[in-house]
Amino acid sequence: MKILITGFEPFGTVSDNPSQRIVEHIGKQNNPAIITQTLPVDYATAGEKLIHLIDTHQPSAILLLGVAAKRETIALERIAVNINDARIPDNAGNAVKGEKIAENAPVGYWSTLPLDSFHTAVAEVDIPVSYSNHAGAYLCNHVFYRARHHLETTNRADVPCGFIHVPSIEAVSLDEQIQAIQACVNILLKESLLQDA
Ligand code: PCA
Repeated sequence: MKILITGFEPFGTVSDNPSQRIVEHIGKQNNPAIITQTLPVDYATAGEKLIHLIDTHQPSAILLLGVAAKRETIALERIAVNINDARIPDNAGNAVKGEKIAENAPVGYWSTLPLDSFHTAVAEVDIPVSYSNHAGAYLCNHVFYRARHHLETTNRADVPCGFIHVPSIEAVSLDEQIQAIQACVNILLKESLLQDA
């Protein structure tokens, strides 16, 4: 049983990405059931890197994280959309505008993470949480779509996979963000254990 958790490096005006801090914190726990990785904010390499991780580790669940600096809650993303449409250039200087992520592929994919359980668990520890229907059209949506598309097209649609946007640390402190994500990870660990049993 393995859970893959990813965050993102800094980009644009985000000089310190809380999603990277969260995965580094979880990585330091040295839990053999958890693989953590920080992804580049780069359309050309982020998706390939993620797919390589999925194929190498064959995780039983995938939790993708990124920051949405203007939000004020832990945002549970419901849907990945088949579009790249960058508002600002990525870290390699590319601003991909209005292009499909995958040709001849669905316009969207639902998250397959247990979002309702996540919502309850985060609310229970009194940290602001909400559902979101749209992860934007930048790198966060990109990796969310790429991961779900890869699982769907390689007979692994049943692997829980999805995306959570965290807010800036001004809105919710890093400690609380870690607590919220840890609560979600605990749910995934429990569910994976049940499947293994
Ligand atoms: N947030 C950006 C990309 C990397 C990150 O942490 C986004 O919302 O797409």
